[in-house]
Amino acid sequence: MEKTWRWFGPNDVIALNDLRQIGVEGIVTALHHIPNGDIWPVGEIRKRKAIIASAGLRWSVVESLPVSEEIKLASPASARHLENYRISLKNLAAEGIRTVCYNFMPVIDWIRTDLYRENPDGTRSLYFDYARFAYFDRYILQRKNATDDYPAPILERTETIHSTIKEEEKEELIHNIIVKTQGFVSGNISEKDKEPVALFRKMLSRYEGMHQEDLRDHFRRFMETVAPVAAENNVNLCIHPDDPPFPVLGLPRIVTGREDVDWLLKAVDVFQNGLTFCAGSLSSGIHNNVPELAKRFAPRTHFVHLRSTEVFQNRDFMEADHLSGRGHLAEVIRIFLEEQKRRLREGMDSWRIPMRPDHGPLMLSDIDNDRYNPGYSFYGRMKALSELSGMMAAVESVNP
Ligand code: DNO
Repeated sequence: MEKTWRWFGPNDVIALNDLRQIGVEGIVTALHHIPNGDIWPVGEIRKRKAIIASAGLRWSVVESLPVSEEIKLASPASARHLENYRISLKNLAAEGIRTVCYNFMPVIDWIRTDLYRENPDGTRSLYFDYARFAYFDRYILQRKNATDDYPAPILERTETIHSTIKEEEKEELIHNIIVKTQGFVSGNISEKDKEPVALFRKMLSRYEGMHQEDLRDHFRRFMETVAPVAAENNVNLCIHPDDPPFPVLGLPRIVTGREDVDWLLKAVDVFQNGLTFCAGSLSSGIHNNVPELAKRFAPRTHFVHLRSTEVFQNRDFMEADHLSGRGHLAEVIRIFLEEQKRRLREGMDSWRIPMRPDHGPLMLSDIDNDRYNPGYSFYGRMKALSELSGMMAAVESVNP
């Protein structure tokens, strides 16, 4: 598999030259400065590609070419955004960039309540605390009917939290869920927004009354429009699973597990309509058996995120070590190495599947600085990349 690394562009504190030293071959990045829904012009793509090439690396994957809320809502403005998406795909293909990751989650790109939960060994990890999330939903957002969405023991815990939580902890929760995790990836919310809760409520309200079938219809419309351009230009689109892969905030979900992926791959049944196999996101749904899903969807997987989680009985989950947890990454790697062999045997051009270490613990001297996007510090990901490289080498030596 091709070893890639998510790099956030020229403002990223991690230098491309350092990445070469730790075994990275390809870069995963996006033109984060272009607003969602706008065209990615060839000139901008070329500029970014040149920066990456000057460090001896290649731009392997786009993560993400954002699908705007207008498209997910199929609003009147979506026609222009769909056309722009088609043009951006053509522009990327013209520059030889042919793997494009995106997600189709309404409003929120991913959710964690805690960004620095301390582990027994002194490292820090991302954490999803179900009761704290329910508290946020019920008491901070004050979402209508929120109480209907949680089991009684969780609701009880939200009451305890409510009577003991301090103002600064509330602020931190808002910052973590709405601002910090979203700001650098989704383009919907930025660190500069003064009233994130009000803005967030407004964004959620646009989806009121929207059900899974509606979101599926909108996805089908999106894919039917962009897949022909992808096919003509040899661009592999790969949808990222919902994170977490279960219902949140009354929003409809699109990729939570096997049934959803079966549906969406069939909705427009072409190779270019594929999957980003995010072992981490999928593993945080207790209903998902990650290796089983990897086997089933390998033929339509264009990009792999290697990360693992541990899920607790109360539905909290934490990001696990890359060597442990529900991601079963050694097994997942074995499955994708087999898939590569199959593609080679069949003479496919795109036989080499890019993978990246996804997230990593905050550790060593990285703990003392907050320059990193949550989950994307240096040492933790470097350690993960080394562990994953070791697993790949071991699997290959047993089964060349
Ligand atoms: C967070 C990531 C997501 C993911 C996007 C893909 O770390 O898993 O931001 O990249 O959802 O569109």
